[in-house]
Amino acid sequence: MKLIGSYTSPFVRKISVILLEKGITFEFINEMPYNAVNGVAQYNPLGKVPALVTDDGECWYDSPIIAQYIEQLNIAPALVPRDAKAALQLRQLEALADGIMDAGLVSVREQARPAAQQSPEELVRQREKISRGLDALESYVADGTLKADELNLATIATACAVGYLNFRHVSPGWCATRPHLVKLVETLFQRDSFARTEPPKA
Ligand SMILES: N[C@@H](CCC(=O)N[C@@H](CS)C(=O)NCC(=O)O)C(=O)O
Repeated sequence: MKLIGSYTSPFVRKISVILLEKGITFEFINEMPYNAVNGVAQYNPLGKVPALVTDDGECWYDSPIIAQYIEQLNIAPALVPRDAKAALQLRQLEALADGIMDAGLVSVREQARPAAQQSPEELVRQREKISRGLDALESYVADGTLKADELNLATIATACAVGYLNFRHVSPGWCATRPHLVKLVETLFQRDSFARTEPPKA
């Protein structure tokens, strides 16, 4: 398999962690989607990473779809419950964590624009999404919906989202009021799969 991605993308990290946890070997094709010239569109018409190319030449994109494809290979450990409703609830938590990644990414892109072109309102809007999203995740860990010692698609996506916020210094004080979430992500960060996919220090 080939994983097309960049080392700084939290969505790519999510897929790398899943592949590593399941012991699936893959070749990493480094593509920078924000570079003026890049090869991402040959794998995903939307020009976004990650994309996954199977040994049969099938191409999958959008990280929840790629995660679902990998899950359907039935390679342990299972990262989604068998029960359909429980699986949907877990996928919603994955979507919540992915949404935090999206808002973090938009914030970083906005701040990369020349100061005069940046929109403070847009930055506030994105920060509010992140803050509400983190509060929701904190409450799901507090009430046991998400468990620090459980490896699944939602806990992996949550740790990738928080890892991205830390990496880009978005919402730097997030941990002060969210002790349950801190415990969950610190537990996941100790895993080999997370250590091996840490974004480069730049
Ligand atoms: N929903 C997509 C989001 C992927 C995404 O936004 N990737 C970013 C890198 S972190 C990207 O490739 N952006 C390039 C662009 O928007 O043109 C997924 O889950 O895979």
